[in-house]
Amino acid sequence: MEYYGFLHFTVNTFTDREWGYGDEDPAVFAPHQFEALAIASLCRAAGMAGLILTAKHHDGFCLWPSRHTAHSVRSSPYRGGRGDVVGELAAACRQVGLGFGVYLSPWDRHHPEYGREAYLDYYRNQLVELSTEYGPLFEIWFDGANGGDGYYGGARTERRIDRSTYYRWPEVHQLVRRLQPDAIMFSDAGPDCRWVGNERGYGAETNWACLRLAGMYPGGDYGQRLANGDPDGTHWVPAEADVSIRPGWFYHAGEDAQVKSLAALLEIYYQSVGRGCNLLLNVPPDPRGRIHPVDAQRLLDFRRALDATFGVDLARGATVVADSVRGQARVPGGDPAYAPAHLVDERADTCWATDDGVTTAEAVLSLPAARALDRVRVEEYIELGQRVEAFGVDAWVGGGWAPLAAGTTIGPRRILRTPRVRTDRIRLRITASRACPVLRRVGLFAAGEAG
Ligand code: FUL
Repeated sequence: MEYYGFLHFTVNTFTDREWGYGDEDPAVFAPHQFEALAIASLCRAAGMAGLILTAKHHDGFCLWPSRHTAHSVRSSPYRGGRGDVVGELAAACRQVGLGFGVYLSPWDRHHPEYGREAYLDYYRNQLVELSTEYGPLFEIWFDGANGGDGYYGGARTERRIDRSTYYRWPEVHQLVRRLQPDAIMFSDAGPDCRWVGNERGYGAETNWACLRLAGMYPGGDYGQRLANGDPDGTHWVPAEADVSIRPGWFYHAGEDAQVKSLAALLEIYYQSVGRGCNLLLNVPPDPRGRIHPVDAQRLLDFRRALDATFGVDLARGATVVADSVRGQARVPGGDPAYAPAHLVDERADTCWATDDGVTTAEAVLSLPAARALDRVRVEEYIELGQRVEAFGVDAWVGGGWAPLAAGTTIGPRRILRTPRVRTDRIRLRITASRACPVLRRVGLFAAGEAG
């Protein structure tokens, strides 16, 4: 889905905190101007593909009227206790064509039974409510954070759990699979997509989609593996890069002057989406229940800058010749189903591929006319796995090939920022691949004013 939004919203929005202790009075939750459709429409206009809402953060307050606790919107002034932020946002997302997903914090600083068996039933019951009453969820977010101390029904104590065993994750995963078979489950350890290992929104230069998943759990210590993935991984668990548009995840008026600049957002884009990750960008509603105008404008500026750069593909109309095409021993010039021309045909269901065992190859794109360009986007045909380990891009300048850029993994997409060059020929060299390369597309672009 490439790019979607995170909404951190709960009692913290009103108490000016990042982590609620769990003793917050539901009366503080009073977003008088919350309008789910306004937020969903903005995020749609900003080009996001979905929204993930903190249905329950660490403080335990529920944004939907759960039948399993009174600590929810039901006990708040919001719509006189008859509101349902989860339901309203789910409906709004459906209306504007966005996917909808939920964050349900495993750590719950409000619940008296947290740390004990009874809480596991409570957590799963909540997951059942969210999985059965709000339509299809595209993603469910399992946070690895467990800070220990909390209110816990008035105990005001510290509760340590064993992150690897307490939640019995395999059972939770089965439950979600049964109720929401298409939902992507996120955590440090998947099972479907993984945390990228930092909260700056930066993926790694080398980014494998696979992980050796055995023994991994949310909140474990995995170092660089979350960013890089495991080239010999056993499971497909691609990286999701999460970051907030502000210093905090929740809204704080004191951070109104620290909304990330357009340049910072573009840097995040190139280091996340551009490195084959999905970008999950947080925009926290303010106490009115609105996206602050500065954040809203920034989101739209970000979209406009991306469109200015990637709206026109200079590779369009290019002729493409490769030194290797699948099936060339049988068919002169290779099997047309795998012709290099597919690299620029803008179809998602076609590719250029070489014969099995051929793991290096090059393709030359000849443009209809010389163009100035400084962005190269390469995509693997990811449905057939991630293969490429190293590649290079050259430009034809002054009668010879000059190296323009190089990279390691490609994955669903890799975007390289290059020095601006004027050329009518670009060469893509696959220099190492774990199996024969299968590439969907090469795009060439010139950065707009903002970059
Ligand atoms: C972390 C949480 O502790 C933060 O509050 C936030 O929700 C972030 C996305 O994940 O683990």
